Amino acid sequence: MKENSFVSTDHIRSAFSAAMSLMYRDEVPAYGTLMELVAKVNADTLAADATLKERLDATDTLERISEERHGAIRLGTPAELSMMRRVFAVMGMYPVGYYDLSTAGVPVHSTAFRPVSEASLKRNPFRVFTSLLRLDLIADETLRAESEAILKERRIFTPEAIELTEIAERDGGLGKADAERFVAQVLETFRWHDTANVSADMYKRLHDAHRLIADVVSFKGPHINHLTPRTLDIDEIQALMPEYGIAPKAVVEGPPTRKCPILLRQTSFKALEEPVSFRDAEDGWKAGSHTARFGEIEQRGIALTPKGRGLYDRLLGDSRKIVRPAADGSNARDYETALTGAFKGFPDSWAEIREAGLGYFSYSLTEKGRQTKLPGRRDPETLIADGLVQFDPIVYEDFLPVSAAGIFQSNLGDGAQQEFVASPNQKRFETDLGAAVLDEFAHYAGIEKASVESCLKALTAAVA
Ligand code: OOG
Ligand code: NI
Repeated sequence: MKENSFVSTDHIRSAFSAAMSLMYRDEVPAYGTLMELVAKVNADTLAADATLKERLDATDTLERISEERHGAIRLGTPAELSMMRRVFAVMGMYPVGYYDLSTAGVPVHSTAFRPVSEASLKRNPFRVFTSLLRLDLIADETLRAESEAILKERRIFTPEAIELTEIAERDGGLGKADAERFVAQVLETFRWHDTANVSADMYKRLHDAHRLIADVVSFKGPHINHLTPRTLDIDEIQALMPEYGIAPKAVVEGPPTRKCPILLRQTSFKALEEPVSFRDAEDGWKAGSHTARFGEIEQRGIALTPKGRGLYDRLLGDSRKIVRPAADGSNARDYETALTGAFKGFPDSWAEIREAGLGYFSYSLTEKGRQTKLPGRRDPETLIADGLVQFDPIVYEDFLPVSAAGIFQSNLGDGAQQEFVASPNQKRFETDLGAAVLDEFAHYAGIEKASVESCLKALTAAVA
């Protein structure tokens, strides 16, 4: 096939994200309601904040926001993880970051598949938080062996999805018709199945070991367990959800409400209890239920440098020493007060955040800068002080382990807390994945550096 007849990976990812959203809206109607609420609140926020609208517009991020979402899946075997990596690569999504959730009582470790180049992020930043079940953390050896045997038998990708992935790898892309088939075929992997792979009895044993194990091992595939639209005002949505018939989790995860949003704030609504048929040797099927799929929203803020992230982690830790959020919401107020108090230690203006080296920024020329030519390079700080260069926060595109744990817990059901010994194992994860994960900090630093460089180049380019 000729190269110029390929569809871009950005296009395939956008089509896939849209198809997934349609499917999930069908499967989980509350997700559709949430989307409407998010669209309304985002429109209101933009109407009330002309500066925010202007900066989002100027940095080309306005358009992507209403289309923006992330999802999450949980895989069962290394082979599934490495094939998933190849499938996502066809859509221009690459593994970024390593998340160890074992410390939070969830027997998985994870990465986020997402686009990485600025142009691709602007086109469509669809991400999938992808976890791999860690059977090595399960104490019961018999159950571990049985789970492994069950997982080994299942095929989560259709033969056509595999074939199209191989074609894309071999040829360097997919043509239009193949790209459409690819989207439809890969969607099958993420679909909900209301018939289980296991008997009701086996399901119960898995469930008793950990709800998450039951969710992964009992089914034909890694059903998408939530899709998360991005909002510009998460507090407003949290407050409005009950009015729309949706019960939010007790507290918003992440940093407190601030003038300058940092990293990521998330909240979710509880998972649905859904009817499932279990395999039964005697009379075919046995009716039961499973609770897995939920909805989530997020508000994204600036990506923090290692120094900023260190401060964030310390302040979050400080507030949790005072009060830990209870699942039933009984201490939600106290938690919010403690969180807000702790985060007084984090500067809340873009200028201060930048000066303290806490966040990553994208630099661009001001109007005055565009009309100026300089004989030689100058220190970027001088250029800012002279009003030639301006800065905008770079959006955090990744996830937060403590928040992710809170999201996992809220849809695993209250009282599902379980202790595991902390055992991060990035090497093992990368071996299973078949590739190294990208370092998020290096990546943001690179984007920042490139923006400074392009300002300097434009300012010193020979006057025509
Ligand atoms: C993933 C939970 C993590 C987030 O937004 O932090 C996540 C899961 O429940 O599978 O999606
Ligand atoms: Ni999520």
